Amino acid sequence: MKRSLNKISFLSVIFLSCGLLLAFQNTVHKEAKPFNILLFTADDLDRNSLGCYGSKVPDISPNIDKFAGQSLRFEHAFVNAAICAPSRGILATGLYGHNSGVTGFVKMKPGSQIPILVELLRAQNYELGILSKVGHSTPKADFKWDFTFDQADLGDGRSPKAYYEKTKAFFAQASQKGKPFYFMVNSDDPHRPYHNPKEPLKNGAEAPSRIYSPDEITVPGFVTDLPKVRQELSYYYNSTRRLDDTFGRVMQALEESGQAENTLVIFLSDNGIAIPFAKANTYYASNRTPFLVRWPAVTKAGTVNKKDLISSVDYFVTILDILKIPFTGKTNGRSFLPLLEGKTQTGRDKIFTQIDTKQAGGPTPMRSVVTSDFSYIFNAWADGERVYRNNNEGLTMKALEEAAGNNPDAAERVKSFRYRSEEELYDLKKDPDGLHNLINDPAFKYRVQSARKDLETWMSKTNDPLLKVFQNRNSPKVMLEAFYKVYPGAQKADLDKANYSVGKAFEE
Ligand SMILES: [Ca+2]
Repeated sequence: MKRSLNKISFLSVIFLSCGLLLAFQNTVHKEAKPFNILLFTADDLDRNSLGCYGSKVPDISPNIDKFAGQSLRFEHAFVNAAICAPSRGILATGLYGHNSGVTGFVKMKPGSQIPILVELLRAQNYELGILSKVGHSTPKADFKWDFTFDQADLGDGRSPKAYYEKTKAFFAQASQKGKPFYFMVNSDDPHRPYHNPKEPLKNGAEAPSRIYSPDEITVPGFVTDLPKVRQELSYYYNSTRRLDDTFGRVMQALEESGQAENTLVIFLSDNGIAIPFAKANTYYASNRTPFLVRWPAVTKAGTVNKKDLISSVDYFVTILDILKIPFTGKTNGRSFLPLLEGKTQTGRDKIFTQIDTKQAGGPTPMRSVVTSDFSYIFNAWADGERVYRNNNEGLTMKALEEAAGNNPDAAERVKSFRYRSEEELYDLKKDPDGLHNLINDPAFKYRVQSARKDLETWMSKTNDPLLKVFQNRNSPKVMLEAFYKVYPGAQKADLDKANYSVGKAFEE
């Protein structure tokens, strides 16, 4: 009896020890093993186009929706600048454009001491890979990634198969070197040109796995629902479906690599859809982005954060925080790691957005503060004469202008888009499409005052060069002088009006 008890005790000790040892090893394993980051960006995707964000377009995003079911989904996520290069500049630096220098399609100053995220990750032995949008995503001109394939190598950034193959190749390269990876996968979908099924595929692009007819799609409420708008948007949805095809193939490659459990995946769009009132502006649809995070064993599958406002300026410092990489440099962002861990944060009730320069037309700088209820916009350029135009207006704007003669809704949209008001206020709960500017409504007087104060505080805190323009918005002469000081080119444009005419706005 005593002997068998001893035997049991002896075996218990062995089992217990093994268990403790395994537990210890697991802890050490989990702590010590570095893990990977995969950032997947869509290009010019309207946040509401995805099934997981409420789109009614049938079967538009099966792969992204499946991923959302495995992820934490943010309801109130934003990019701070709704144009490719400045938006991606913010992801790379954790700084607003006026602090990093990436205010438009420009690089940081040569020799800039401001670090970009991938430089900090390289110092931590990360293997760094990127697919497409390389220039826009790399604000330091001389930075070289370890693995690079640009748009031309990826079927015009529109070949899911090419993305799959290159993704597999990058995982193999990182694995061969025994290094963790940071992989930025940028789809060129659904950026213009959209997939028109009647036109031949170009430059190695593949056809989307499903084609949409104009009667299957939905038209965003901020443009008039006209037949030609519907036609163009059906092409946009074809491209959106191909984005989903590409995302599915990249996720397939991740699964096949065996690294999925050890890889944090984030999905977002660099800016809103390239039609009027979205991309290259500061409207709700300009800056709102899908934001999905799958961090195995940390984020809870299929959960939704409906409370907190996060924005892309937070991305840089959040990634460093997740990877426990110390950072003492300057950032305009704030880590939302606690939110990923299911904890709470206070003070996530507003975000700020901006446009400094865009590709076409004269300068049309804008600033905006957005809460979960309201958005306030300051159009520093809108003097009643200057005209907003850009190179991404497409057939949608053309259709609106054609219809304006006998369609009051289209006429209002065109006028509003071209000229704006110096200030705009929208009730996002009642009017998410921004159709009713409440700036002069006495019922919202205090709301406007509070938003102005928030914006001024933010501009002051971030050394925004437009601060003086904003502060002198009621003194036209001083405001104009301050505006010319920030945008010397505007003075010339104002004289000959050439850059503030509609001109070639319709051309792609
Ligand atoms: Ca873009």
